[in-house]
Amino acid sequence: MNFKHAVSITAAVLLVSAVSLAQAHAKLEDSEPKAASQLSTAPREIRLQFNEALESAFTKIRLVGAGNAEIALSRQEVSKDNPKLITAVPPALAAGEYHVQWSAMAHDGHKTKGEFVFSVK
Ligand SMILES: [Cu+2]
Repeated sequence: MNFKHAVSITAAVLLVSAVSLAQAHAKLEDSEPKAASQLSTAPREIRLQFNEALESAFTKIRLVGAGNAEIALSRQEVSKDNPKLITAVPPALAAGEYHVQWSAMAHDGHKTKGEFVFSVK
């Protein structure tokens, strides 16, 4: 086996592992509010839909408002009917920009995280 062959085989193995890992990770597929949305009415619920079932103990939504202040969410829970969905209820939100920061764990134990912004007009 020459060096070029070894490199391409290694690359192929890495690619296959990366794909199988990526499939098992919790990835955000959809949300309410939508990322970058501008709402005329404050949302009554935040809903994050993932591609994988979530470990509820290690999956969390944080809501951050003006001045980087965290806003307490209530009734934060992974849906009993849909283990890929986590929901939380914010207080009445004033006009402004809000960051939704999530961290999630799928059943394979891999953690992922992300963030998106929405605003209330
Ligand atoms: Cu994974």
